[in-house]
Amino acid sequence: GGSLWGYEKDGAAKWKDTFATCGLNSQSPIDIQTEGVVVKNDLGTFKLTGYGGSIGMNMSNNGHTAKVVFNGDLYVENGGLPAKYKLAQFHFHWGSDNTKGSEHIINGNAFPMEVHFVHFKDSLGSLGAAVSEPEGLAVLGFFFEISETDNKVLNNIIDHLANITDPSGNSEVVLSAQKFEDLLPKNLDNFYRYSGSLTTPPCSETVVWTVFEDTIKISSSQMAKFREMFSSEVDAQNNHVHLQNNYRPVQLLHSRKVYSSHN
Ligand code: SG5
Ligand code: ZN
Repeated sequence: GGSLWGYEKDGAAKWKDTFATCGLNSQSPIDIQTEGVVVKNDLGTFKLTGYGGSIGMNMSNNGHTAKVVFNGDLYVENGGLPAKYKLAQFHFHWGSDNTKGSEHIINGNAFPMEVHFVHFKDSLGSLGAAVSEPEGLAVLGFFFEISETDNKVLNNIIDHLANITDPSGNSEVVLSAQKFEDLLPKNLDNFYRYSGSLTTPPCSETVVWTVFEDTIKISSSQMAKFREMFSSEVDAQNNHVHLQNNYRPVQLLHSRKVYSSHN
């Protein structure tokens, strides 16, 4: 395609040619091998602020994902995080079928989708300033698991995906206000923690990653609606391809450790 970077065949393997950081040794995502995690019982529980309030949202398609921006001040702290972090945006990574799509995988197993709540260190003032600072970002990652019935709290987002199929970024839609805590799984106490990177260029190694065990439920037909969006990448006929498989393959752990909040 004509875009600066993409997920087309072997696309992610070439990111490091343009963005050298993408070839370093603390990259994300990773395969979390549960046999090898280090239990750290003292990480504590997260404190979420603002996630219980009703939050207005706008959603757009930037050619790489469905991106949601919102009005309000939401924060996460504790849970072993080194500081208080402010929510900047959330976005999704998904596959072309239910066997793949998540960025992180557990013991080699992928999930059909993963959502990332991207936070920046509040003391740094902005996402842009935080990207290049050590531990400047805290991303909370949640896996989706297929359920027989629709997860109704997702319909506010899913029903509007059809209005942002165009990847130019121009098609922004206004969503109904919603409590973000309703989107999250109930149990936030069991999670994995490691030091990693943005999973897209510039692959900055400034992310404190949290990947939760409890999953968000989604039906197969709801999942299918994400796959109808269009990518900024084009095929040989110059047609936009469906936005699917917008996940980066797992990266080597190298000398890093993955911590678990519980036994
Ligand atoms: C997505 O993932 C996000 C990026 C995000 C990367 O591609 O895309 C969107 O949400 C649409 C713009 O978000 C932005 O570019 C917003 C500024 O990159 C960042 O959040 C940079 C700070 C990588 O994020 S991830 O590691 O959580 N997957
Ligand atoms: Zn992401």
